[in-house]
Amino acid sequence: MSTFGFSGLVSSKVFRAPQKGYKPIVISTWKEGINANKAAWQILNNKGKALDAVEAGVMVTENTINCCVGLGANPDRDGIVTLDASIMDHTGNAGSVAALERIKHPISVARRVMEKTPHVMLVGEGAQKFAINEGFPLEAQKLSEEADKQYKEWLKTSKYKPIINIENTGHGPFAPANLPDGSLNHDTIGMVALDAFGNLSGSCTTSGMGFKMRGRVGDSPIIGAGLFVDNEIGAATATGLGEEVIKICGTHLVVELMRQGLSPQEACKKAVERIIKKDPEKAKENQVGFIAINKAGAYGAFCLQKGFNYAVCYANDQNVLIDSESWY
Ligand code: SD4
Repeated sequence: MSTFGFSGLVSSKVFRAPQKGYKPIVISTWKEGINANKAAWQILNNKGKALDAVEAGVMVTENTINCCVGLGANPDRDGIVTLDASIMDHTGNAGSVAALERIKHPISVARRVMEKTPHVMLVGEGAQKFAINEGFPLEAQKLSEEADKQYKEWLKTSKYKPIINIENTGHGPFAPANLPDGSLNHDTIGMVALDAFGNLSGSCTTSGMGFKMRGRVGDSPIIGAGLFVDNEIGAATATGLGEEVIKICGTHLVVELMRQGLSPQEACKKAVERIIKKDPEKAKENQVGFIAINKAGAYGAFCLQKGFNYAVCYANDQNVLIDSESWY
């Protein structure tokens, strides 16, 4: 019986994550994680640090045009792209930015916040000012072609409802669909890695919910919600409806559950169950997914709705997309 007392919600179908661990290993959310993992793996495979790997990895996604990450992503309802990101290292240090505008690599600004300020989080104008002072170029205030098209479309109805697995539909219902060349589109990217020295780090970067209220901040830049790393135990990151993740301190919960002996898979599942327990009706309508690795390099994931996948890489020829187990 779990000390959290919600074991009644555990389904009889127990899924055990592969308990074999891999070192180094990197895992990340959604299909775009495959390309991000490749960049992270280059570093990990050359005895680089997990922290460098998780930064370089998600920068790949920040560089692409997609619905939910970087400056090419969906704007808020006022038509402005605002970015959230966080990073955490093996010493327990953390940095994050929220509502950052016109800066291409929020993950790197988050890292600078961690390394160069006495703070954990900078937001909005202050975060942008800090980034500029650090030498990050101020990009044009301009929507990508895809985002512009979708924003205009969205303005016709101004509907504001989270859509399950929008990440899989390219720019999705509120946002640009597949890229003009037909290639895939993406999502928030969260990444956690274990390096050859046995150290863990994690990163998370997003434009948040498409057509969000101006000023809305999701889980991704909040340490313990969208990202958490404890070098003694493991690391976890989240995707999906950030409000639900924040309300259960999702990734902190996942790591604490691993501390109690649960596998990454079981811990992710328990965290999803916590969301369901709080509001079963609402849980049916939303998507949340967690991915996690532990100190031994075992990995796992769990989500509310079918359709979430994650990329796992632990060798040159081993970078695969796995469909997450889901509650529904
Ligand atoms: C948010 N969790 O801002 C993010 C959105 C997301 O894939 O993960 N999308 O709520």
